[in-house]
Amino acid sequence: MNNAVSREVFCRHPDNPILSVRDWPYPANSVFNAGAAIVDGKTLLLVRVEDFRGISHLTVARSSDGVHGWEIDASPTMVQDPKNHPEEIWGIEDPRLTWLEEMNVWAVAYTAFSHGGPLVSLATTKDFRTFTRLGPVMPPEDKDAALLPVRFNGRWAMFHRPVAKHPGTSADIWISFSPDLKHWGDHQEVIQARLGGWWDANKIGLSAPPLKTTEGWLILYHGVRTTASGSIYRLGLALLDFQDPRIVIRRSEEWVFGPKAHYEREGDVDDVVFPCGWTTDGNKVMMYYGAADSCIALATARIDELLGFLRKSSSP
Ligand code: BMA
Repeated sequence: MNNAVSREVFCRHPDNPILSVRDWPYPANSVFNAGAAIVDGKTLLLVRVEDFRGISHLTVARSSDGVHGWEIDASPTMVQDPKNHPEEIWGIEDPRLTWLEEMNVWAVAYTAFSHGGPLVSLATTKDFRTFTRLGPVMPPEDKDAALLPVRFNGRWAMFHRPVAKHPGTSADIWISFSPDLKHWGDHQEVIQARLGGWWDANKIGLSAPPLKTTEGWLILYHGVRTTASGSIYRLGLALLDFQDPRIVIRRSEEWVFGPKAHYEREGDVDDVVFPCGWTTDGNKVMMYYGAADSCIALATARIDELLGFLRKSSSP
């Protein structure tokens, strides 16, 4: 391991948190874990909003510079629909957005909180006003899903994080394939939690959707370490083969970002940084993350520096 690895690859925005319930047009307990995209030249966040029952829905916020001047839908944009989708009985959470060029739609992979636990559901949208639900695609417990933007040998690919009930096992990142976005198979584990004393010992899950780079698919994932005073959610990086995303080229040993600022350390759930989306503008990445399950913060980085960090911090 190289001790010279810089700890400052991501730079927190000085105006953090950039969005909180104080900005919201209607009463809510917390706003956090938002999917992110550039739509019609503006940054669009599909924000998880938790109401005072503890149930989450999704609401759109748009901004010209991705930092200030957010225009937030006056009422919830996408709400649970338990009548038609009983798996959404306890709300919908943590959306990840992927543009599917071939279909000319945005795919929304989100967590539906069912009686049996959280599961993965998919929807598509063209305008972030109306959404077409494809329904649940993975049974509980499974979450942290995102689609890749292209097909591989004719099939769509999706990362997700099933939780094994087998004692002593961890919760790891898997990939599955589908001919039609509805029926998924060929499930395979891609990245495992590292167990023991590691920062990503107990649970890991994809954070933002994979980012296409010159070196492969850049993966941002969260790693959970369970401690005597609760869980710590930090972020790590991995690089997957561009042609075959089941192949891990490298994975950082050290975390690249973790809770340090007061809004990350204290909130409804302390010590959580939880990105569900990032946008890019050439070499620059804007990472939007839920902080302490209470607000939304922004940190920026350069893709070449992320790849450099990954090179220095990964085991051979
Ligand atoms: C995870 C998800 C996230 C949440 C995080 C920390 O399991 O449920 O929505 O932000 O826990 O509470």
